[in-house]
Amino acid sequence: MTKQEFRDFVKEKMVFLDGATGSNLITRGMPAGVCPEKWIMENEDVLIGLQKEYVEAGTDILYAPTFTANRCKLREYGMEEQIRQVNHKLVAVSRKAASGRALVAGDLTMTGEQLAPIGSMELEELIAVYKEQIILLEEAGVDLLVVETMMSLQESRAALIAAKETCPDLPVMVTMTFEGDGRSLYGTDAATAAVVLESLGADAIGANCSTGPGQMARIIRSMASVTRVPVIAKPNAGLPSLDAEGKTVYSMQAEEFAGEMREVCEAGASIIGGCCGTTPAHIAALHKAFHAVKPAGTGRRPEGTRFLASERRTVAFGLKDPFLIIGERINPTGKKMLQAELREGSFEMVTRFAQEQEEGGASILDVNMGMSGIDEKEMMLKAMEEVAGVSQLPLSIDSSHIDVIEAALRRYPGRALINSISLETEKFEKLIPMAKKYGAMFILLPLSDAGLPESLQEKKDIIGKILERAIDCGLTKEDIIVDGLVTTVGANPNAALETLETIRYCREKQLATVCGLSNISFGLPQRAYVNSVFLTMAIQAGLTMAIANPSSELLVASAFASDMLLHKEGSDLRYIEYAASCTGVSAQAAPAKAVSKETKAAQPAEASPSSDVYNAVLKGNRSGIGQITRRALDAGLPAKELLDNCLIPAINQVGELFDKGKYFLPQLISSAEAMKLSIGILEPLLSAGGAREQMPVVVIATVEGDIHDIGKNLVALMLKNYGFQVIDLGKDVPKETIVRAARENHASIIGLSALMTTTMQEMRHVIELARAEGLDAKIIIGGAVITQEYADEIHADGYARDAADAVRLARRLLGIREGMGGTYGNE
Ligand code: B1M
Repeated sequence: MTKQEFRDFVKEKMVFLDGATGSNLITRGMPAGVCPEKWIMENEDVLIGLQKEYVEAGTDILYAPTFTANRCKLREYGMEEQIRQVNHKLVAVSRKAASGRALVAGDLTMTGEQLAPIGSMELEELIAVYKEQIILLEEAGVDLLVVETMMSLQESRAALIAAKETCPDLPVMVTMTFEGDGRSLYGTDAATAAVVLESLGADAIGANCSTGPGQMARIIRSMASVTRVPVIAKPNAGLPSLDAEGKTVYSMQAEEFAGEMREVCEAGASIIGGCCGTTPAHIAALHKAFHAVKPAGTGRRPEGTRFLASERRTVAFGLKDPFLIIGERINPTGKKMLQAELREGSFEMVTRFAQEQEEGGASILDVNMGMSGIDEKEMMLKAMEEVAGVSQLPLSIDSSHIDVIEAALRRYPGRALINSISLETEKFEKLIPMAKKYGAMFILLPLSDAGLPESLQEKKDIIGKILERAIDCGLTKEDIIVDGLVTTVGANPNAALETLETIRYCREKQLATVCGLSNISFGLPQRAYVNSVFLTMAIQAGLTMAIANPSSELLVASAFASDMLLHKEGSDLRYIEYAASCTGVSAQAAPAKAVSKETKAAQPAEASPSSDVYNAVLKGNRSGIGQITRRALDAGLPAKELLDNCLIPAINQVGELFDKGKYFLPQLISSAEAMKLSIGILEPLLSAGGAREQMPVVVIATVEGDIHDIGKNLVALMLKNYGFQVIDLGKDVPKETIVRAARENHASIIGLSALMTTTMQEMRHVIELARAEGLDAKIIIGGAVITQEYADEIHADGYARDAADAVRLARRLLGIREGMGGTYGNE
């Protein structure tokens, strides 16, 4: 099936998918814990029976059971070398079940390996894993691909890129799963997922698993509101509960399921099926209820609205919407300090500029790493990652090198803006197809190999040529923002008038526009006044956005006030909120103002050496925290005070923001890494007291399943300071390893740490094993979720609330008297 055939197919009628596979196979005899692919290959009749029932029930597209038949997952069962045979066979089995009455989709999902920096897999490795499976599925003759149960937008992108680079005309449907708060595990909201996946070429997008139909309607509505491709809903049979044996069950019956799906279809879904807990009866009920309904066919994206997105936030704008600012400051041109920092590999100013610009009112951040003495491509990728750790604004990728732009677009987990594409031959030829391939928008710079256009007509001709080529490549007018090309009024008295005329011309052609403002006033006194008046005139002419420095209060206030005077929706409140935070200083470099409620929640404390340390953890400033910690120590702050009063409160605040859904995993990681770097510097000072006497052995570990080790490391450090011989087994340590190490090293104490309600249960198992093996070591436990009551419940010998308490507890349990052991540095 081609992409066009798929579009025609889904336009005609409601399309029915299948229901759950795994849970139904278990009911029909598949034992838990086996490799599903292998079991199906050995018991193909069971799958054929189930899928035939789905076809009878009305399924139009069967998912071949290749869900986890990727190299990484098969490796877990030692079957990776049989990947070809597995994929070919499983597709053939589904084909047999379909008997020409249903299409067969090759099914792909997450590999179980996490992408760097959270895990160790690189994006290109993941793309290669997906390419391998997609090639095999295509060889096996699937009609289309479905990428499903995706928790990560970046991994979904990897699968789409892999499909594009192997089978460009095979239709691909993508569905992600969302948590109760409407975001994926990695913090992506449904609308952002839809924007990014559609722009990257998904033929249908939606949600599967996640929730029951009732809760999924909100997700579907939000996806449908931003997309033009069909929307898929494949919810569970209600919310899960535990049965008497502790097994997860979904109890929503077929009729009730179909009844609740009405709201999902009204919300915009036209490709529907079921996930966990659903059966052929659920699909039959769906078919009965909806087969005669006229399908929405596509999403309901409003005409004229454009979208840019980071991994976690979408910025939507149309030609009549409030004016936007692209923050221009992350650019080393003319900034000596930033250049020096970048040469040293530091991104402290980059992340500070990102935060300040967001707080100052920017909606998009331009990132340019063009300078001598650095590897621009590598620094661009790093800068993107660092900026994403502190701001969720979408990025404009700014480089004059095509390879830098390509590397950035491939890696960027959102929908980026390319700055810029002109009629210069190489850029024109290579960058427009690249924008299409990676789903980016671009700034059209009306320049050619001959340089600046000499007349307005020449400018219009260049705009026309680039536009035509973009449309030929499959882009639309809405993917383009035309640069008004501002020149200097001092040199050309008509400069402003020509730009204003270009803006009006584009407006008539329904094209969005952007300007870099400051050129206009070059060589004039009090440039800020000229810039802001010009901006006001340009907004009146229809300018959509400007690349500017949002720390200029005069400029931002002028823009927001212009919008209000032009009566653009929401602009009055925006102006009032901004004005309330203004200092009234009209200079170019007036301080940035915080306008976003979301960023206010994470506002750092006032500047001082100790608050700088606190803020560096809060903001996940990995590149700057070393210097900041040393500065605080030089200012005379004791290491212990920095640990107790800055680092620990900051990471706790990070935890709270994460809990409230204001911070996401990458921010949690940046903050944790920043904290570890700081502790690394403090450690020798915390140990300064040294030990006076050899003390008993302590074996310490974070329990299996838990990778939080910052607190455990502090406990280990403190015990060492008091002379204990500490054997630190690390994090995520199986009970057998802990008990073996304790026995072999004649430990007097076993110390266990756990930070999650799920993993604290593992402490009980360690204690049971240690007791079963007759160990007489005292077992002490701790970690943010642990209480004395829990320690009593699982028969631990003691609980300590922090590192100092752990030392007191260990000494008390072993009957060590006062005066023995070491001291805590700086105490
Ligand atoms: Co995660 N995390 N995290 N995390 N993380 C928590 C624990 C969480 C409470 C955040 C939240 O939602 N508010 C939450 C758990 C919810 C729950 O179960 N109740 C959580 C979650 C959900 C997760 C993930 C599942 C997120 C995801 O992937 N969606 C994931 C889990 C991965 C896994 O473990 N399988 C995850 C990942 C991470 C990072 C990797 C990003 C990072 C850890 C980096 C690392 O440790 N190397 C991280 C961080 C940093 C946190 C928070 C923000 C901070 C933990 C910390 O380092 N605190 C945390 C929220 C919070 O606790 N405020 C959170 C500072 C440290 C000094 O304190 O560890 O408590 P603490 O240690 C203290 C005492 O408790 C005591 O002494 C220490 C010093 O005073 N103590 C002992 C500790 N162990 C002891 C042992 C003892 C005695 C005392 O005797 C032996």
